Amino acid sequence: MCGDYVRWQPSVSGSKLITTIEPRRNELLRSARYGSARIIATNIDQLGIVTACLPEPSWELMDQLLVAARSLPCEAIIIINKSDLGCDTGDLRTISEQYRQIGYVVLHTSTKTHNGIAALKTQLNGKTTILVGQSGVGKSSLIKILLPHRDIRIGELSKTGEKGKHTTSNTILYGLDDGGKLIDSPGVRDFRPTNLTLEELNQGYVEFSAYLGHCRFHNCTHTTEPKCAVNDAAQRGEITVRRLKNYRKLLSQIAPRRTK
Ligand SMILES: Nc1nc2c(ncn2[C@@H]2O[C@H](COP(=O)(O)OP(=O)(O)OP(=O)(O)O)[C@@H](O)[C@H]2O)c(=O)[nH]1
Ligand SMILES: [Mg+2]
Ligand SMILES: [Zn+2]
Repeated sequence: MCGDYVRWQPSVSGSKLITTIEPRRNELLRSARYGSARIIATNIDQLGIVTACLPEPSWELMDQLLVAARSLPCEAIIIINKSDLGCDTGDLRTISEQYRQIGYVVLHTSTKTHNGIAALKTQLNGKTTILVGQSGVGKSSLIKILLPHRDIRIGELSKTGEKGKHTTSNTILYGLDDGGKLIDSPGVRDFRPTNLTLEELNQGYVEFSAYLGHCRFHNCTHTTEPKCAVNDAAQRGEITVRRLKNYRKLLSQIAPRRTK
């Protein structure tokens, strides 16, 4: 799998024979519509979640990926690309500030003007980072900027320029000059974390942490229960209603395993 460390020996035919796969620190899984979950990559330090104003951003997907990072566990940074198109203004600016306020590193980048690329490099230093996000947001373009001599396929702009077209079809790991590693992955529309407990889902919403344990019911799902500390916090504006709505949607989608 992409990200695995292996031991190998030369084979008689001149190729390399993998003898051992080293134990994995973590596995990024994607739930499949049919059958069991698929491994996307392993041994990940950081999810670089890329979004832009074109295609239209999905904040549900953003929250799904943040939950996935927390449960892996690994770090997560948010990359708002295409700032040359104004993707760092308006609604995107407002919402990205909300993520910054709850503690995430948020970068505004452009592969056209190179805005934010130096800051991105710093964030990638010495880590294994996988770029994830919708198709067409510029994941491969960002990698191409960092590794200009590698042959990396970039999507053509479609007629309207709006719909992502799924240019990258394989997950590929690239070595960075400083020893860090950067993984390109195919665009996703939806990323339902698999096999999550209610506790893990709650922990995926970092700004809930101050309120957890203060709801009337110890197993509160923060949906319709009375005296819910999370809901009260949202009413007071301490948690965004947008994130709480996404949480509830995710809760209904994944039907987490309840512990105890
Ligand atoms: N204006 C502008 N366009 C960009 C930027 N970055 C990428 N693009 C364009 O966006 C389109 C999609 O870029 P890709 O890098 O192929 O996107 P991707 O996220 O790898 O897409 P998939 O491989 O399908 O998941 C291309 O036409 C790029 O030229 C940017 O910073 N600004
Ligand atoms: Mg790509
Ligand atoms: Zn609650």
